[in-house]
Amino acid sequence: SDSQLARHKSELIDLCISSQILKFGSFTLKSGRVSPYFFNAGLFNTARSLTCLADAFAQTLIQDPNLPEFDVIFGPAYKGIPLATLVCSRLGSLDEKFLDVGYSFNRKEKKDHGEGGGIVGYQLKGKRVLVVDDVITAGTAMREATDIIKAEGGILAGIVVCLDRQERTTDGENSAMENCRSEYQVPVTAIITLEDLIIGVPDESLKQQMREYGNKY
Ligand code: OMP
Repeated sequence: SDSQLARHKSELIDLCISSQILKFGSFTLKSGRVSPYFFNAGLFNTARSLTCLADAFAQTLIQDPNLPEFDVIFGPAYKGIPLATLVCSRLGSLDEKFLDVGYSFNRKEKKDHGEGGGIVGYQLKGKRVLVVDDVITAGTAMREATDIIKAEGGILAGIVVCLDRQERTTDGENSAMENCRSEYQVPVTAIITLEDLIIGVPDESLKQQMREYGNKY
């Protein structure tokens, strides 16, 4: 139900704050922007936090009416690797219609011996591929992921990220999420946004820094 999704979302936000997955300070992002907050998905590193993350992704996928059908869940290396595995497994355990969904990830370095190839797990050729990832800021990581899918002959079906930082790209008014939607013409969803995080942060001055950063970018 909607309220179940809302509960998974708010539990995820609470966890990000209590486990310091959401950190405060001064962080230079991949885009070069300096942010007063950083979301470190590498800190979903316990059974408790993974369970919460898995439920939030799975409920989003099950309940979002706009999300497409897909054959494979692809997680870009490195942080996407446990994510794709986790989400695939959780979906299969929640609903048997997902039991044949595959998961895969790319290698950061090409392997030229053994089974070879750049993809580990389910092969993407001719398959409808859902990308899962931790954070979207400028969309650079997402472009790399979609390029890999294209090169492997996969069909991009949709994108779900844990956090949308809701930042505009340098060359326009649209957010990176909106750019992905219009460029790839697929459903693009985030479980939580900067706005959601701001609501969950208890400290008024940190809230204010996040709002100011959000207004600036
Ligand atoms: P873009 O490629 O600019 O969309 O940035 C997304 C990537 O930046 C993520 O996949 C992370 O590797 C990293 N990142 C975070 O992990 N957390 C943040 O809060 C911000 C970033 C970032 O550098 O923008």
